[in-house]
Amino acid sequence: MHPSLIIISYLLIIPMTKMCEMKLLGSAGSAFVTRVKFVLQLKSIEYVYIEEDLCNKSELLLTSNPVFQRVPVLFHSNGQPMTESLAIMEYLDELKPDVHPLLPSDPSDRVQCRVLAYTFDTLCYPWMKEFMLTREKERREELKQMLVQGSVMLEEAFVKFSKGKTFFGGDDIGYLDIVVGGFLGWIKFYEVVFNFKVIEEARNPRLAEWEKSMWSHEVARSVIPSHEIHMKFLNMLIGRLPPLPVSASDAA
Ligand SMILES: N[C@@H](CCC(=O)N[C@@H](CS)C(=O)NCC(=O)O)C(=O)O
Repeated sequence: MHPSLIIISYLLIIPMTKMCEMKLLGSAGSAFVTRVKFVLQLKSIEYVYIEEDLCNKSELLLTSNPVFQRVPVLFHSNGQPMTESLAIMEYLDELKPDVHPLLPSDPSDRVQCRVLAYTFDTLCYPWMKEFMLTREKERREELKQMLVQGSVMLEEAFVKFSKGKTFFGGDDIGYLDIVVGGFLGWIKFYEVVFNFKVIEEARNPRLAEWEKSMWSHEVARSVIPSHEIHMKFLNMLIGRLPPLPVSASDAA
């Protein structure tokens, strides 16, 4: 090929491959965003990451997720936005079914995985969030007990899904490992900041082993945010709380 043709095709190909990249709109401390990063990395999908400011939401977020206005939003290479971490995980699994498949092949096993993910997101996540943000000591103690019960439920689920192997997904990381694993950084953060172990060896022996295996997985280690990022995220959430009502004695 003539050298000038090589240069022209190079100039055309590079911007085209850039155009075809997916974009992920996220917030570094979000466990839901961590899930998506996890899948993108496991499946070796290139993407451009855009950090969102949840205190001053961008036009991109407001137009791409107008109803819930939350991250993650994954933009298909044609620009189409996709929201909800679980739906995005499934989309990526369908897009690249041969690279690190996440969901089991049996349809009824897949349903059970989805139900556990839904249960985790609708029960455990709100407890975890409220645990961090409540200003009432008693409520925090109540939430601790609820999270302990949640960890027992997860331990049982782990025994059922892992079938004696290392991960929820069996020999390798699967869908549920990422659903729960997205929160591993927060679980560690609770231990350091609130002196509370969501997963405890005596109470959750198999889950505690799983936690160690997850932390020794290189993709997990590279996508789970640092302690500092979690602290920054928590401070952002606290900063958005309504001010405490001024009591009569304060005003006097
Ligand atoms: N169910 C959603 C939950 C996403 C979510 O709650 N994202 C939070 C960050 S962790 C968010 O963007 N919240 C918006 C806000 O706080 O204003 C998912 O799975 O993607």
